[in-house]
Amino acid sequence: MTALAPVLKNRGGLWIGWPGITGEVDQQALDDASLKAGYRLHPVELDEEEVEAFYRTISNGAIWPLFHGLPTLANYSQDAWDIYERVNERFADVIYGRTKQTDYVWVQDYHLMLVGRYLRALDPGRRMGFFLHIPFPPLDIFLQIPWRAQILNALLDFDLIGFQTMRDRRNFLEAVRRVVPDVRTHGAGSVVSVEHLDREVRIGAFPISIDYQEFCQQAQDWPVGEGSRWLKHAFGGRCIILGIDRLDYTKGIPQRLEALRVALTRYPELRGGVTFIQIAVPSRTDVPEYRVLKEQIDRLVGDINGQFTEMDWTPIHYMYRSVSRDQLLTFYRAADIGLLTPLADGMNLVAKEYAAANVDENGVLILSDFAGAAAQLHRWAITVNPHNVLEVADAIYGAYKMAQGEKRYRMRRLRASIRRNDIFRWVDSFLEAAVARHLDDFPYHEDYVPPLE
Ligand code: GDG
Repeated sequence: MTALAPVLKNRGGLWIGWPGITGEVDQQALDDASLKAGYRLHPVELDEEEVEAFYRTISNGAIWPLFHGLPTLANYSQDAWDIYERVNERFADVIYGRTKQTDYVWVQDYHLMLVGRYLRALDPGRRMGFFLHIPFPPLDIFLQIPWRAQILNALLDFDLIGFQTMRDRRNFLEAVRRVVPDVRTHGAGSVVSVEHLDREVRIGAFPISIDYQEFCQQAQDWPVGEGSRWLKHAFGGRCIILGIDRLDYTKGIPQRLEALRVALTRYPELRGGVTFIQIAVPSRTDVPEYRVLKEQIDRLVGDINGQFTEMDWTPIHYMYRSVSRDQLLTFYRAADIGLLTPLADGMNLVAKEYAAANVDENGVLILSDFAGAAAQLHRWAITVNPHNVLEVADAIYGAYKMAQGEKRYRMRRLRASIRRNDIFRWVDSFLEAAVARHLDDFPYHEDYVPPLE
């Protein structure tokens, strides 16, 4: 979970997680990683059967598509669910064994929605919170999951449940009222409470963010500045449109490519005038849906390039790989238009990173209505319905034609909003709601060395 790294660094926390490999963990590698990260890492080991059931089948094969509003892609297996429960219980056991009763436990994301239930059973007085990084779906969609009551009841075992947006929180509260008997909700504003089994559970919207200063500063570093000038030159000074996403069916990449096709068809001025750079980072490559999606994107890119390429111009520059941090910043800084059109997205940090790295303040952000980030940025981004390719095509043309003054005005406001609401503010607001503490209560020490195992 790279989003959290800047907050945990050099402050004395403990990160418990699955290292992403099966088999025995190399302790030396883990110690090295702890030293580099600036916080202690402790592994929870999983075998191949558990990875298949807990990670691939339930987390990424059922919860991920359903919570992103794509129920037809969700597959359910009771056997796999039993293992999802078992793995969540193992996490609770490890947390219990590795922490003190006074330690605050903050569980991250949809893989671990049941940890509260098991940890509460081991230690009824433990203070613990949960944050969901992906959307919480509307009622009729959520109700389809066979384990809806287990999920909601287990989440209510936390003291604080955080969502990315008010829309997610509203969806969650609707599901609770419908599925869990005898709950009462109180309050209004960003954090409300639910009374459940004589306990008070607080539920809030805490939009996650980025380390704004770091993106802003690194984008001004010499190699990034030089790289971005070089990139502009390499693309003949054309307007660069940028999309960066994991290759995932939630990110709306085929719809975005279709919108580009429509834009090039409707607005001939764009032919030879724009270059669309799409970076698709390989993800979950062992899942059939992701392989099908890759083939679909490969085909579309070839098709559109075949249709429009001229001797001296190719519309789409497609990269199927991840890029280094410096390259990422170079693309952000060089891009005239950030085009991020997910069909559903908890937040979409790329949108915030693009704006933070746009230090020349001359870029335009086109953002899907269905990205959590739109709730915060809709006034200064051009927001679109990613399913409406005509609307996205018009937005591309509108951004291409936008006057310098308007671009600067919008980008300044976008950046000011992200600067004020950065990742440190996100942690601060969660900690404030959770335990009335602040990030400053856990000060950063330049020379901090995490205790090793
Ligand atoms: C989940 C939720 C929510 C991407 N490509 C490269 C690269 N990245 C980095 C970006 C950004 C991160 O990965 C992607 O974050 P997103 O927010 O866009 O998307 P998810 O991975 O789906 O994340 C999402 C997030 O959790 C946090 O709560 O916003 O909604 O789905 O930081 O910079 N980094 C490098 N090379 C790449 O090629 N170095």
